[in-house]
Order: sequence, then C-alpha cells, then structure tokens
Amino acid sequence: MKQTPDDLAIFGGDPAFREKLHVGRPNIGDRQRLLTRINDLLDRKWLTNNGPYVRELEQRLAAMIGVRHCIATGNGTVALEIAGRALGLKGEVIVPAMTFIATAHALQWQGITPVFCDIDPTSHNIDPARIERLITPRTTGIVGVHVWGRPCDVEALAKIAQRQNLKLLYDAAHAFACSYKGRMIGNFGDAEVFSFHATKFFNTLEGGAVVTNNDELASKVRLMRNFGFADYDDVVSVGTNGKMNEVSAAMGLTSLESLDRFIAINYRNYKQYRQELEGIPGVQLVTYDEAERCNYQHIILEVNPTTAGLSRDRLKDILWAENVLARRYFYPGCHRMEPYRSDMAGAEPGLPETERLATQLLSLPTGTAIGSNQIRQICQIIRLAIAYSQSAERQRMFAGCIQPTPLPDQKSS
Ligand code: T4K
Repeated sequence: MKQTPDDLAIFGGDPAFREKLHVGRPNIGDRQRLLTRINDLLDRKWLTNNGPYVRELEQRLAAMIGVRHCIATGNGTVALEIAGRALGLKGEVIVPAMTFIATAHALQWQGITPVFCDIDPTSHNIDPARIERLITPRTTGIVGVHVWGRPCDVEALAKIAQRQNLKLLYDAAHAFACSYKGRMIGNFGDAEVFSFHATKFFNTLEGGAVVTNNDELASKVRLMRNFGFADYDDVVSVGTNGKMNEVSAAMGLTSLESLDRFIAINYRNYKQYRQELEGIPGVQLVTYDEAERCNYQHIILEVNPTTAGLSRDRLKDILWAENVLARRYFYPGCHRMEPYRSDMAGAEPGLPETERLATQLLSLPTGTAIGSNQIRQICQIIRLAIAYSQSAERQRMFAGCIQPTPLPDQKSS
C-alpha cells in the first residue's frame, strides 16, 4: 500500500498494480452451465433467427421487468435504431449530450437530427426544465437516458411528451435491473432500450433489447428486427438485421442466474468506495437511492478541481500510471464529437452543465474483477494525489511532472 505521495508511480514509484485494472471488465456466470447451453445449441443446429434460447431469454427478462414485451436484439444501438424507427421518430429528437455516442448516432444514422439538451447537475440526466425551449415544428420525440442507472425524471418527461404530442423513448443501457418508485425500468415512456454489451454488468457478449407495454409497437419492432418478414417470403415492412444469436442468449440466460451475485458484489464495492472516499476534499461519489432496486454498476467520481487542487484529467493520469485505467465517461460530450461538432460549428452549445461535468467525471473499476484490497489501494492513490496537490508549491511541480495521457493501451495488453 502506498504511504506517501513519493510512492506514486507518476513520480517514479512502482505502479500499484502489475495487471491493468479496467472499467467494464465483463462479469461471467457459471462457465459450466454456459458451455452446456452452447453444446446444446450446437447439437440443435439452431444458431440464430429467433431461436429457443432467445425466446426463453425474452420471456425471463419480460417477467423480471414486469413488462408485456421484450424483443432481444444484436446490441443496444440497433435496439435504439429499431425502436426509434418503429415509433416513427423523424425530423428532430431531443437528447442529452451527456451519454455514450450511440444514443445520438442511432438517430443520426436514420437521418434524424439529435438536438442536445443540457442535464440536471444533480441527477446527470436530461433536464426536463430545458426541453420545451428546444421544441420546433420538426420535433417528434425525446430520448431520455437513465445515466449511471439513475432514473430520469420520468414523470416530468411523460407530461412534456403528452403535452407536446411527442414520442418518449428511453435509452436504459445503464439501467437494467433498476427501479423507479418500485417499478422496474423498462416500463416507462413508449419503449425502453437496454444494452447487454460485454462491459455491462449483465451481458450477452453483444446484445440488447427493446421493451414495451405497447402491443402494436412490439409487433413492429419484431418485424423490423428481422428485415420486415412476417412469414416465409412475406416482407410487410422495412427492416434490418437486429437479431440476437443463440450463443448470446445462452450467455444471457447464464448471466441471469448470477444476477443477484453480480449486484451484491457491485453494491459491496460501491459501499467500500463510498466509505474510503468519504472526507477526501474535492471528490464526490455519485450515489444511488438505496430504497430502489439498483445495479450499482457505475462508480463515478465527480472531481471539483478547485477544492481537490487538481483536475479530473490529472487524477486520471495519476491513476493510469498505477495501471488503474479509470475512464472519462462521458467525455467530451456527444455535441463535441463528429458529426455534431461540425454541424454546430460556431454555435454556442448552451450546455453548461454538460460541459462542466464532462471535465469532472471519472469512472472507476468495479464488478466481479475488482476486490476489496484493490479498492482500498485505488482510494489511497486518490487520497495521496489530492493531499499532495493541495500544497501550492508541490502543485507547480505536479503540473510539470505529468505528461498527457497516451491513447488507451488496454487493447494491446
Ligand atoms: N447507450 C448508452 C448510454 C451506452 O452506454 C451504450 C453502450 C449504448 C447506448 C450502446 O449499446 P451497445 O450497442 O454497445 O450494446 C463501451 C462499450 O463498448 C459500450 O457498449 C458502452 N455503452 C460504453 C459505455 O462503453 P468503450 O468504447 O468505452 O469500450 P472499450 O472497448 O474501451 O471497453 C471498455 C473497457 O472494458 C476497457 O477498458 C476494457 C474492458 N473490456 C471490454 C471488452 C469489450 C473487457 O475487459 N473485455 C471486453 O470484452 O465503449
């Protein structure tokens, strides 16, 4: 365990960890059960196209969420594209910029213009108070994102959508197994979309789902997921290939059996981070409402550079030197990425909270790959870095010591 700032790797100490600690390391359930399922599906020779594992997974997910329809897809992005298309989104759609780029791209990919709305600085979710001023005659919908799994203000958004006759879709990529006022996420808006990507706490390797209580919408989504085929040789609508394959569904069924364990580990990690980071000036952990169901899959730090005496980026560099690959989710905000950055060139984005938080949030490793001892060390590194940087004299040295972060090298490790 590092004792003094001089032990920090950024100043020449040994890195705290020999192996890199990633954000988003996949959780894997019972391997034997997974392999048995994979053997079964190979024997069955039914590998994709609405196979038995996909149908079983859809039923289990719908039952767990308490929603009428669950349509499994190849990933969360295609689920967003299909749901948006089935809802008839076109023209302009209001979205937060504080999200993964897929939320905006899923619209833009279909010729829909995402109109970026600022977020509430407390919840990090789209701010309902700022939506109506963005509505134009071309606006057809709102896409809310339950960032970090903390629900959007679903009541306020429903009122706006109803008043303005807009469709309401939720990107619930972070919010699988979370609830709002006891009702599971998946039951709000016209439809909600999950991602079951490898980095999500519940994963199907790649995967996603559209969930809805609207029967007509569900039928449209099912058709669109499979090229618009209603039957052999019978195409009744435009469609794409959004299908989930059987290996992914086998992974999903296996992950589902370990869901409670994954959540318990995430919760334990969250509580430890919370306890260890308590009282460190300038860093605040994003907290969760423990009265609700929550997956606790994101450990998000908000770094106040004035109080902490160092910026989020500097803290990230210090952690990376220790092989803790903390991530700047979501930086720099969708509106500062292409093609949106060029489309808005010269225009004032009008997203002050998004801009500020994009420079202050840092995602830390959690999940089944991270243990208590590692969390203790990560928090100690943060504690030492901040204690050190708060001395004005040392701060100047600090500024000189730290080089810009290289591109993530985990892909080559
Ligand atoms: N909406 C929201 C709000 C989302 O967050 C996402 C996805 C979507 C929509 C779209 O859903 P999908 O179409 O992806 O189903 C990652 C994920 O690729 C992405 O799924 C996720 N959000 C996003 C938040 O994170 P990157 O570019 O940061 O991924 P990458 O490759 O840097 O991986 C992250 C870390 O995970 C790395 O440090 C290494 C580790 N990792 C990753 C993979 C794939 C592993 O240890 N093993 C693995 O197999 O986007």
